[in-house]
Amino acid sequence: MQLKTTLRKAVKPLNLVSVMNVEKLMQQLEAKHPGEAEYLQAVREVLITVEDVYNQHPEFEKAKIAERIVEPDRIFTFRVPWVDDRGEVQVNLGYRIQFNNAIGPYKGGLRFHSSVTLSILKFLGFEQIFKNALTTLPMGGGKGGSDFNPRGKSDGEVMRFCQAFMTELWRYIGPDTDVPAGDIGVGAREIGYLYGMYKKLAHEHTGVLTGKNLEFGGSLVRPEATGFGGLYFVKQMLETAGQSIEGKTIAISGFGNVAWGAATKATQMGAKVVTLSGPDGYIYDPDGVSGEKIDYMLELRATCNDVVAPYAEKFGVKFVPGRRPWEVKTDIALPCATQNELNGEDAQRLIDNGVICVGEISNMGCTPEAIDLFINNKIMYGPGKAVNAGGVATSGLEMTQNAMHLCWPADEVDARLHRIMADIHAQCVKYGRQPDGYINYMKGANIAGFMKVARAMLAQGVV
Ligand code: 2IT
Repeated sequence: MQLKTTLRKAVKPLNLVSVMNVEKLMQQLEAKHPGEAEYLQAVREVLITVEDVYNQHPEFEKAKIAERIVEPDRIFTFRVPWVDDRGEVQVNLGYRIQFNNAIGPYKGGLRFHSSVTLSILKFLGFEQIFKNALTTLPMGGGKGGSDFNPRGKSDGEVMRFCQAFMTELWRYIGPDTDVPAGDIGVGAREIGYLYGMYKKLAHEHTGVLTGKNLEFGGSLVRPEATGFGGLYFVKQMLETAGQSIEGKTIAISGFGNVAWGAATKATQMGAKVVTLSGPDGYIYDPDGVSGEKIDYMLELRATCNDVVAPYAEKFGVKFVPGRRPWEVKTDIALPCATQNELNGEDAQRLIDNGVICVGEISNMGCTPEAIDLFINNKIMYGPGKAVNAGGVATSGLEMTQNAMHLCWPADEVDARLHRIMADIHAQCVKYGRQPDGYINYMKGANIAGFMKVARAMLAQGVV
């Protein structure tokens, strides 16, 4: 009898020390979700960076927090039939992924682009959980979209598509349930059409979408917020390292809403943006993208063609077809276009050219090889979930204003955005500072975001 008790006691601690094994978990996930490369990439990065801290909390492993957090709460997929201008029926796929609502209603954008797949939306939804946790606001993680591409479509076609999309989506969303917004291919025009249809179906005028126009509940500074927030973060990274952003040259990729906000704020801060890019190549403007050239970005975006080359013609600068801007010698690189747009080769070239800071304003803009190179070479590297969180943070501020039925002035929204970005930076420093003083922002962001959500999940039981 006594021996048995002793044995039981001896066995118990062994059970307690069971730990998360990232490789085993990844193998299980790969078997369950074969071919979902982007999703698996995003999960692996987070799990590897939080592994040590996670394993200091046996209560997390006991509650299987890691196994639960990597699977969305639910995924909706639906058919979106619509009629084009020639009277032909078109069929697209629609998705909404409600990933995790431990700390607030599902929140995250909709992406309309021909490249959209379930894997891409799952990676975006997974990243969104931790990004939203970092903003300090009560928002869970979600993402959605369609393989519909608004480029080249008429306003009427975009409207009919958005209406058909919302005819399905409206059942699953709500101001306290799930609040979508924009992402690539979804700007104020699309949000307006989506909102109009939601309002008609639900008989409610609520803050169910963010990124709305000012006249019907939108927030000042939301269009600029992702780019502005990104530059507030980058400025802090530089200042923490004893450097200034003034006078620095910056390579930006993309020429959409995020690139526009980033170029505007970088110029205001006294830096010089020397590149922009599109699927067709990049432009190199050694005098800097400023003034009317920044306004021209909006014009370029409004045209139906997804090309940046007309900038080079208009302002008489160099256009490099079929290449990415990371081969230009600059102090700072800011990916502002899409996932995996800066690879290991690009990273090596940037490092050889003396880059000091890389801030991902696109989601997962750098490949794992590129990130390893930056971190191993002690280059300041800010991950998307921290650097670009100003967009969703300002969406959170739009939700607050909608709930209060009022509208804050621009300086109030901007001041709050400033505070939030400073707070995110502080969290990254707290959890990411290494013994030699180097700040591993990726580690800091992942640990801070993950721990908050993990604690909330633990407190709420197995649900
Ligand atoms: O990736 C992102 O954080 C966004 N596309 C913004 C999401 C939002 O809800 O404003």
